[in-house]
Amino acid sequence: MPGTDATRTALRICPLCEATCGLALTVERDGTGERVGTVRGDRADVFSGGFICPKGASFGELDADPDRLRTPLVRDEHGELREAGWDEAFDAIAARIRPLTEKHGPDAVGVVLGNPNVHTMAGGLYPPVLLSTLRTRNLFTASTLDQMPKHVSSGLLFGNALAIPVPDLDRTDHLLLLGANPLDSNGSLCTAPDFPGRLKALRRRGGRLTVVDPRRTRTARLADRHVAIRPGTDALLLAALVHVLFEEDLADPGALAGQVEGMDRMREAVRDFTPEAAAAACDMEAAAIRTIARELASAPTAAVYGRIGSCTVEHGTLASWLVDVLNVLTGNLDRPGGALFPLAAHDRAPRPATEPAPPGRGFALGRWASRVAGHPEAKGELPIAALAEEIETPGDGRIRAVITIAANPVLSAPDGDRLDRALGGLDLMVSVDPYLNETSRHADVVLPPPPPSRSGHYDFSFNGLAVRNQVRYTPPAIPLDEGAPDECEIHARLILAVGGMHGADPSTVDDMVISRSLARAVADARSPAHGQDAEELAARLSGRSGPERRLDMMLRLGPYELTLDDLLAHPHGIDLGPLQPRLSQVLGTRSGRVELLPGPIAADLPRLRRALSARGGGLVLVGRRHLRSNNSWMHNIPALQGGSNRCTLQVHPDDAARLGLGDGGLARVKAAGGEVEVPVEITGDVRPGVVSLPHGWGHDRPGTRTRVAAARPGVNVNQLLDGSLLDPLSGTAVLNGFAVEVGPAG
Ligand SMILES: Nc1nc2c(c(=O)[nH]1)N[C@H]1C(S)=C(S)[C@@H](COP(=O)(O)OP(=O)(O)OC[C@H]3O[C@@H](n4cnc5c(=O)[nH]c(N)nc54)[C@H](O)[C@@H]3O)O[C@H]1N2
Ligand SMILES: Nc1nc2c(c(=O)[nH]1)N[C@H]1C(S)=C(S)[C@@H](COP(=O)(O)OP(=O)(O)OC[C@H]3O[C@@H](n4cnc5c(=O)[nH]c(N)nc54)[C@H](O)[C@@H]3O)O[C@H]1N2
Ligand code: SF4
Ligand SMILES: [Mo]
Repeated sequence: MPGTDATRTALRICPLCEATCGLALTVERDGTGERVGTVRGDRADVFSGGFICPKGASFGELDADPDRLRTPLVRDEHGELREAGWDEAFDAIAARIRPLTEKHGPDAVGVVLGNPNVHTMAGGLYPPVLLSTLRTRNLFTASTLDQMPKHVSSGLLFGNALAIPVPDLDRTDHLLLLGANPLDSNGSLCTAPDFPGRLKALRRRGGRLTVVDPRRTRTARLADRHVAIRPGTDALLLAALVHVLFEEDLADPGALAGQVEGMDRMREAVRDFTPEAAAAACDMEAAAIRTIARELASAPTAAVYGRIGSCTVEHGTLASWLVDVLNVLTGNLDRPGGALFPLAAHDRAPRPATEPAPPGRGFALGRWASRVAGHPEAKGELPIAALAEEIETPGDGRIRAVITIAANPVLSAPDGDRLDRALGGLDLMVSVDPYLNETSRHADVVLPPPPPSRSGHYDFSFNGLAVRNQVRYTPPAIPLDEGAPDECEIHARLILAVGGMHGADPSTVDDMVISRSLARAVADARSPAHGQDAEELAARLSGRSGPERRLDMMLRLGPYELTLDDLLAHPHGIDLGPLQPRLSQVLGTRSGRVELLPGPIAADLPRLRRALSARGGGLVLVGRRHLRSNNSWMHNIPALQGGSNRCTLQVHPDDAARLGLGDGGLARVKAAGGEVEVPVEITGDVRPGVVSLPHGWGHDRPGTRTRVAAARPGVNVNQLLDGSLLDPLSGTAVLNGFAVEVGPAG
């Protein structure tokens, strides 16, 4: 390469989706410093074995995006954002936030956590500390646009909202996949580098794949059977499958029998959900429902797996629950080839899997409610769809300041226009974000993390959702620029600034966490540290930074008793083997068993029963993802733009003819929250009665600094929603399967 003096190779776990592929980066150096050159899959990676997708391949371009902010921005007395130093930025936060909380109480600060927090070490380590420092109940995250239904169903079934079983992709004989398109998304709540290859391998070894999706996706094309279900009706299909299992005497939890409660009540609960009753609502043949149930029950091993299209819908929690009810009733929960609970290296060492679970504390829902609409909390969170009203509505407990970390709710949550206005009226807003985008443009202080090549990476979220137990750590590939903090330090300084310790050394935060965790560990009879001296243990931790020392501590206290040095000595990762049965280790229900029909679920079933007969004839909208896109924030990377990655309304030819829409023409789409005008793409890949519009677009607001994205803005699908349509148990917004009116624009 011209101008390049030297190159070296560095490894980096890809943070751009849940597959966590190992990347091998060429790092180039010239007179001006170091940068990422070519990017390949790391063939020696114990988990990804060299797999890479177009997003991973664009890591260098994304890392060097000239629109990334390089210094903090602080709003001046004229209301303009201008570049500032780090000390000045944190001074501004410290000076303004304490008076607000002192006067109005802790709930005056709302915290919004977005998706990339599960893709950074900072996002895994610091937000819990920030929240316990602020003591606010106003927490909103991307989970209520995503997987909260699964947390709630796991909380109720297993007494543990974080116990999410993953399909044993590499060993199963049969996979029933609903509302997921891993060939484009690369998988979610199921971390599997080369998900496509793993599905092909399933087919090659004679396994069966059924895909339920109103669109004929790339994943559906790979399947033995594609069911183009009517959107929003998966819970009915699943309930009918459970019905058939009972009716035909196929329901058998197998080895789990002694650990499951409520079989008889479950049989009663699904009595009305006959295949014949569900078929019309789902727009399927009753016979097909029976066949799917029989196949599931008779497969040597099988797994049911539901994702976005089964979560962000009207009956999201019920569908998520029924997915695991089916896994239980077919004897597939917690057995190889079925759906199992991963065990991550940083998890707390559990009791032996052979011991029965003692009675736990259970899972409580609705311990408090949102102030304005009274939405129940779930897992400590309020629905992000209710954020705007919590800012706008006067009264005690109103949100006056917002801290967003890696979140762009103006595009990702319902009714962005309203939220946009609400954020504009805050007393204070702080954003930790590399971009000045639709949301962060309202911040008074923007704190930009460095590019990903400059941060170390460990997957706190995804190692616990992976189809194989394994562990990897990649230290920063390129050192930080002089004086620039990494994102962990930014979070730590933010915690100090809001917590009345402004100016203290950022490592204070890590030391505090370490000493608390070790004090607990030495007192815990099950911990490998039991009975030891906490201070001595702290002194023995290795790591060049606070976060590395915290990781080292977690690994040492973990089930495999590893250390950070072990991980550094194995740069391509350590394979910890296939998933093992361990249900008793994750159970936290009061009964110490799987509670098949929990009270809040039973109370929501009448609503599902009513859906058996509700049959709207109109059009409904679903979303879609593109392989070269990611939510709202990768439209600024030229290599990922263009081609089929466009914001178009996909319409079935029959509907297009009926509505008078032409391919490439403009359609107007209207729904409860507003309307948008968008180019039409006529395709047989969506079923009749369904239109599809992707999310994350709508980059046409002033005051942003994402020039590539702004040149091809697209429209914001979430503007069609008014924020009132939620899955009631989880507070998750209904983003799929809502009614729209479509016609030619103009
Ligand atoms: N390339 C790319 N990868 C991504 C992302 C991205 O934006 N782009 N986002 C990441 C994130 S944050 C997540 S959460 C994951 C999501 O990963 P997936 O869950 O695999 O997400 P989608 O690709 O949106 O697939 C959802 C599918 O559900 C279908 N669907 C819609 N409504 C219904 C319904 O009512 N019933 C059924 N059965 N299906 C329905 C849609 O047609 C769509 O094909 O992807 C992650 N990976
Ligand atoms: N209609 C519809 N809406 C949806 C969905 C859908 O399928 N349909 N999907 C939903 C889902 S699954 C999700 S997860 C949400 C996502 O919702 P959000 O999390 O709000 O959206 P993202 O686009 O992922 O925005 C991430 C933000 O993080 C910033 N960021 C990127 N990297 C980093 C980093 O390393 N550190 C920090 N601090 N910031 C970073 C980006 O600049 C961006 O501002 O969207 C949801 N919205
Ligand atoms: S599949 Fe996901 S983790 Fe793998 S390279 Fe692509 S974006 Fe990165
Ligand atoms: Mo997501």
